[in-house]
Formats: sequence, C-alpha cells, structure tokens
Amino acid sequence: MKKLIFVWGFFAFVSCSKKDAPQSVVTPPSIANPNTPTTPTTPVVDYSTKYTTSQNVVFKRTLLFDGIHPETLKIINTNGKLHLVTSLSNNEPAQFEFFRSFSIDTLSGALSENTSSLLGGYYEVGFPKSPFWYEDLNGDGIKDLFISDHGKEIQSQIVNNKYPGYLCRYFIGKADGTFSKSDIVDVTTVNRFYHNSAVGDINGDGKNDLVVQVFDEEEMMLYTNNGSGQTKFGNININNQTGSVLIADIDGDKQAEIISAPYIDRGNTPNTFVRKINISGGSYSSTKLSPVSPFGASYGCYKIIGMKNPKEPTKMNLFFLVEAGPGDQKIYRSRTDNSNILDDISKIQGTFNTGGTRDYVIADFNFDGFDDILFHVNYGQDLNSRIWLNKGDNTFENPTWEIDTKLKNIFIPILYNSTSGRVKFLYYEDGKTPTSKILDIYTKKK
Ligand SMILES: [Ca+2]
Ligand SMILES: [Ca+2]
Ligand SMILES: [Ca+2]
Ligand SMILES: [Ca+2]
Repeated sequence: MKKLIFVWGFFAFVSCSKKDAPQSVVTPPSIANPNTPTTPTTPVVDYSTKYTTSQNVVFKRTLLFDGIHPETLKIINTNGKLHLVTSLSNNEPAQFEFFRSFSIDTLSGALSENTSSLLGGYYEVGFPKSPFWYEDLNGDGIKDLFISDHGKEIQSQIVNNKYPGYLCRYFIGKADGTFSKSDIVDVTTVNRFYHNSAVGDINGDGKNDLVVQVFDEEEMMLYTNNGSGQTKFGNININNQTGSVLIADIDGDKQAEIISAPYIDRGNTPNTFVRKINISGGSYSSTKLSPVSPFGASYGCYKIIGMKNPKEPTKMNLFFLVEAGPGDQKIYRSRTDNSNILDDISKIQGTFNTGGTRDYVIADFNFDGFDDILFHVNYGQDLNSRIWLNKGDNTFENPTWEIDTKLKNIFIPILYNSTSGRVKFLYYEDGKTPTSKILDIYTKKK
C-alpha cells in the first residue's frame, strides 16, 4: 500500500507540473520607476481628546453671583467671531445681576468680557426662563435675542399671593455684529411672572412670530411679525394652566400650531391637557392632544422640544420636560401616530437619568445625519451622560466618547468639524473665580 500511494503522489506531481507549465514563462511586470513608493500609507486618526489649560474668565465688572444662570447660554457667531451671551443670576437675593457677553478664543478657550461693546450696556436680569431665543424677530434677516424672565422669588415681596415678576428682554442684532436693547410692547415693559416662550411662524407668512407664556392672568401672549417688528395679536387664554409653549407644525398639514403643555394641575378635578392652538384670521381655537393631566398629578411641563422624526419627516415627536421640584425631572415623548400616547422616555431608551435637566442644544454631534441633544447644564453629570445620540427614530443612547469624567460643570459646543469628526466644547467652571477651557473631542463613529 505504501508504494502505491507514493506512485500516485508522483503522478499527481507530474500532472500538475505539466498543467502549470505555461505560466512559468510569463514575464513579470516591469517597474517603471523604482523610486515610486508602492506601499499605501494608512491614515492615522487621532481619537484622543485634547484639553487646553484652564484660564480665568476676564470680567470688566465685578461679579455678584458665582454661578451662570443655566437657562441663559447662547453662542453668537457674528462676522466670523464667536461670543458667549449669558447671565449670572439667582432668584433669591434682592440684588440684580446683568446679561454679560464674552469673546471666545477658540484655540485656548479664554473668555474675555465685552458686554459694553457687544450688548451695548449692562441690563439687569431677574431669574430668566429659557429658551433663550437667537432668531430673527423683526424680519431684517439678522438674528435677535429674546428671553422671558419671571424675576425674583422673594417671600416678603409677595402681594395678593403673587411675586412681583419681571421683564422679558429683547436685543436687536445689528449689521455690524453687535446688539442693542429694544422693546416689544407690553412684555419688555410690564413686570409679570413670565415663565416660557416660543418663536416660530404661526401664520405662515415666512416671518417669525412670538408667544410668551405667563403665570398671571394672561396665560399666553401672542405677537405676530408685521415685517418690521412684533405687534400684539392678543392674549390666548384656554384655561390650561399652561406651563410651556412651542410653535411648530407637528402633524405635517403645513399649518403651524401653538402647543400648550400644563404646569402642575392643582385643581380638585384635573382639567389640563396637552393642547394645540391654531390661529385663523383674528381668532384661535384649541383641541386636546393628550389624556387629562398628561404628566400625572405632581409634574408640570417647563419646556417642550419638537423634533422631526427621521422616519416620517413631515411629523414631529414632542418631548415634554417636566418637573416636580428641584432635581426631580422626567421627560415624556409623544408618538407620531397617536399624540394621545405620551411615553416616559426612561421606558423607551436606556440613557442616563434626566434629573437636573434644564436647558439643551440640538445638533448633529456625531455627524451621522440625525439630530442629537445635549443637556448642557446638567450639573454633576459627566459629558457622555448628558448627550443623547439619535438612533435614527428619535430614541437615543449615550455616547462612549473619550472624556474626563471628573468634568461636571457646563459644556457649550462651539465648533463642529465633520471632516476630522471632532467637536470643540467650551467648558465653563462656575465659582468665585470662574475658569474656562476647550475640550476637543472625537465624536464621529470609529
Ligand atoms: Ca433681526
Ligand atoms: Ca409669521
Ligand atoms: Ca399643523
Ligand atoms: Ca447624530
């Protein structure tokens, strides 16, 4: 047997050699230029996070308070220069602080106050409530600033069961990139307990309108843009204990609506809903969008986010940020096929808890075409815990970016680079001597 196997093996070898023989005469390709490198270079991507050194924030006027108000953070990009507009304020002491602005050195992260030149002077702040709108409100194509402000909550100042309230603030953007304080009739001149506001085109003429929500007799105050400024349309009172508002076309019928979400319903018989309000001519009508007492008995809505659903681009999911007290927040999301169903977000996604959530920035942080959310002032949480990356259907997950988990103050995104896959965040550390620096983070999928 051994011998036979050897013979077969021998024949196999011969046969193979014969068959392959012609290939042995093929001339190998000549190398035209032996100096041309033939080994491709593999690009080296640096995924590591870069930090600049902390710098003391430079103030032109002494600080009264040692913490930025979480609902007043806006990055302004005028004529290629970045500025931060914000305020330091507190609702308890009687003193008033001011809106302040800072130029941002995007290489070092240094902040240098420029309030007089950018905002045109020092204007007092009570206790503002966001959104801090940076949109064109007077129809000249240049973005303006608007924020509502309910003022101090000082017990000794209560009259007729009400706090004195404060003023909304309006800064008009000018062509040279600076701002000047201006007025919108009633809301920037009359003290009220203003709590929320919304900007959007409610009447479909292409110009931004404004609705301001108040915890006073006026539940909502609607202003429309007449082409050169905001004029009062009237008050909208639907007895819904409105706590927050949004202007958006949530159902894709090309008609925008005002969404009203209630604050804590303290009535003996709950009678509040998410409602949509449509304007027709000089009048308005409202319809229910939810079951009664949509967030339960103890939670009230302080902010509404509307996001188009990538899977049904004409429709929006609404996100209701609700609170029962300090640090006790939840977020509900409406369904696009049935707005009557509000899902507790913690039941449909596994992101870090929403306690402490105040304000947000929407942007595509990981450059995948879907809008993400950063809750930029969730003190005490690291950056990955407060970023929601969109999974493509308006449900979200936290990222796993390389971050320093000891940093837990304020993160403000300032520059996005889709080519390098990086986002630069300005990091602001509150205190008697505030500091700032840049975090340069690789955020794209690896
Ligand atoms: Ca403007
Ligand atoms: Ca309009
Ligand atoms: Ca609509
Ligand atoms: Ca994204």
